[in-house]
Amino acid sequence: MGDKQRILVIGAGGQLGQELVRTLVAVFGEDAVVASDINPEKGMYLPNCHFEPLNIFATERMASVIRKYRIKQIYHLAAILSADGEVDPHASWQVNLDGLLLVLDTAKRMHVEKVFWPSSIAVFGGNTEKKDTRQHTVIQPNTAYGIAKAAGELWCRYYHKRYGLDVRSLRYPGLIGHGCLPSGGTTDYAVDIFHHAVREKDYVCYLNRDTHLPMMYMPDAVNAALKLMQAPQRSISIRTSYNVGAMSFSPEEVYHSIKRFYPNFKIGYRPDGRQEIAKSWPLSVDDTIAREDWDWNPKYDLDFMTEDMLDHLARNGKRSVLV
Ligand code: NAD
Ligand code: AKB
Repeated sequence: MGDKQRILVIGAGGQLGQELVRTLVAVFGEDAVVASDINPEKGMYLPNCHFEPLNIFATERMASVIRKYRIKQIYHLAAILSADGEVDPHASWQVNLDGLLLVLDTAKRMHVEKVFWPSSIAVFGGNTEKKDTRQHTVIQPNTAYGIAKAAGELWCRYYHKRYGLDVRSLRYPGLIGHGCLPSGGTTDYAVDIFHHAVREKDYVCYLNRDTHLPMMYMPDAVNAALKLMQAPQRSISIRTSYNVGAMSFSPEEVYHSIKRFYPNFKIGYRPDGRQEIAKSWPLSVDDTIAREDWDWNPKYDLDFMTEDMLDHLARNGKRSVLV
């Protein structure tokens, strides 16, 4: 295997993982990246790198993958998102929290140098202020997913303080990308709507028209993870999870942004249980500390993202699948 040090991405077959792996391969080279997922079929979406089927609960197999490839960094992305977590809250806790602890323990035991684990705006809720939600504020999540993320943040800080494991984390907002359809989340509409527009199909949104949420375009999300992981240790002042913002919009606003390119596109609204989840989350977050600590600086606003999404989806039309 040589003495090359490699990066393991766990849960790489999902919305964030597929894009992150593409960028890691572009930056560090094909041989430097080992993608893994519980679902072996996800390997077909992760070409040009190593692929290993891996369930986070199989810790001996995780350790053997780490040993085999001399893994020095882990990006742990395996999760059950917010809406699916409300269907089975115990499964959400097991995957999102117990799974995190298994990854942290294995990383510690195998002397992995750095771990990246995404948290979410879902940690906020209850009495948290809605606008420009601060880094240090009330954490009263309403969902099983948010409870696991909030506890997970504290465990990350604990592993850093107690064992010196260099765990780094971001509280991502809703992520929007053209590479892969999301599922199981509350912010998924903001991807689905683009797929409907390019297929010239009307869209029925499960959130109310004026539900503003923090959102981020995938290139910014991937860039944030890489920037955080490459920052020197001394710049990392937050060992729970950093607020990172980019834009905030409602379904009606993204609809109007899309309509500039598809004037006949139509939207209707039929809110379901995900509206309650969205209502508990902030409208926007204050990410001053991320900007100061490691120079966080997102590039995409709503209109710039819309143009790029529509361009990619129209060009890759054959790959976009309506659900
Ligand atoms: P996703 O659901 O698209 O992907 C998760 C992947 O994990 C899937 O490919 C799934 O097969 C895999 N997985 C599930 N259980 C597993 C297990 N036991 N072992 C190994 N793999 C398993 O999720 P995503 O949108 O890519 O999110 C990645 C991370 O980013 C998660 O931690 C999520 O909470 C966080 N996040 C995502 C968003 C977003 O908008 N997508 C926002 C905030 C935070
Ligand atoms: C979800 O909607 O569950 C995710 C998230 C914001 O964590 N997109």
